Amino acid sequence: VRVIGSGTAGQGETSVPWFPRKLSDLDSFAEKVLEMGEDLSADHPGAQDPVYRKRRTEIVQIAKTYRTGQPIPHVEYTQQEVETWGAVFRKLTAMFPDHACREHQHVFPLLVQNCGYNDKQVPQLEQVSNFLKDCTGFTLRPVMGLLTSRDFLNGLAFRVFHSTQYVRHHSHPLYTPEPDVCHELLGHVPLFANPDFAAFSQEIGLASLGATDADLEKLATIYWFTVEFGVCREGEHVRAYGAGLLSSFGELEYALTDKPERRPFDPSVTAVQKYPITQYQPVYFVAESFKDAQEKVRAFANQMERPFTVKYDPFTQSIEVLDSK
Ligand code: HBI
Ligand code: FE
Repeated sequence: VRVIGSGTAGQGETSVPWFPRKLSDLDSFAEKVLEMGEDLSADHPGAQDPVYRKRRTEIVQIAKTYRTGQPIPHVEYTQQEVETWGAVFRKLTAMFPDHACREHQHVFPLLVQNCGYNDKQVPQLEQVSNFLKDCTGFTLRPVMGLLTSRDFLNGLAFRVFHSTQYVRHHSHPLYTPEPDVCHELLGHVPLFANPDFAAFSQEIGLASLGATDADLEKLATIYWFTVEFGVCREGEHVRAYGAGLLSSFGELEYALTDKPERRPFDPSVTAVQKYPITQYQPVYFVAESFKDAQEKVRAFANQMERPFTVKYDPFTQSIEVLDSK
């Protein structure tokens, strides 16, 4: 298959956007962050705080210079950062027993035992990444801030999750307009330790490789309503597995009440659902299981127009591209 480099089409040929083929190709994302990376947007709680901004610059330096294969450098968190983390940790862990899905609840005590999850310290990404690697082969990569949807989803094809390492501003411990380490560690990490969820996430990632912009937007929407805001059926209960819910005490409560609408997860419907990004979701999609959701995403991806298929080789940590489908 002819994959056209740097986004330009050859004469009379449909262009396939560039995508990473091997793990170290992800190194090229390091400095490609959207706004709120080094420069916080004006309405951010930390925007007017020069001390906070200086600290962020210090921490994101790690992500900026990180390269595949290196251990993730340790961050010595300040007392103020630890207190912010601690406030979030206590608030959310009190809610998990009644709100988090069983997979999240199964893994959480293992993170306490193996990765130093408690309210007295911020866990280190390196230790958490090593734990995930043993569970499902997922690893963490430090990231400066928001990546494009394409880059971010492409990482998942390699079972790589791009994780921020900084802590939200201390003035609003229970609010952040962007991902921070509390969101990553309490919301995302527990699920990536689950084999079915890991396979589900990688399925979205594989589908995103070389996808058209239109298909990419659909996959990003599916990601939003599953990995970020997904809920699942557990007997007669509905529980949260999306990290945006599991790391937000207000929305976690709200999502499981009868106020929002709930619809069955169906990729072709979910993919085109509009959503607000700054308010609670009016609609959630309910997954029957991660295995079921994975199969549905695979079937959905198979009918997307892509002139090739991809396969991940875990031995070489690279993508094989196969002509036609
Ligand atoms: N980048 N670092 C980072 N973290 C995310 O959670 C993230 C992202 N970029 C895009 C994104 N999430 C989603 O909104 C989807 O578009 C994939
Ligand atoms: Fe997230």
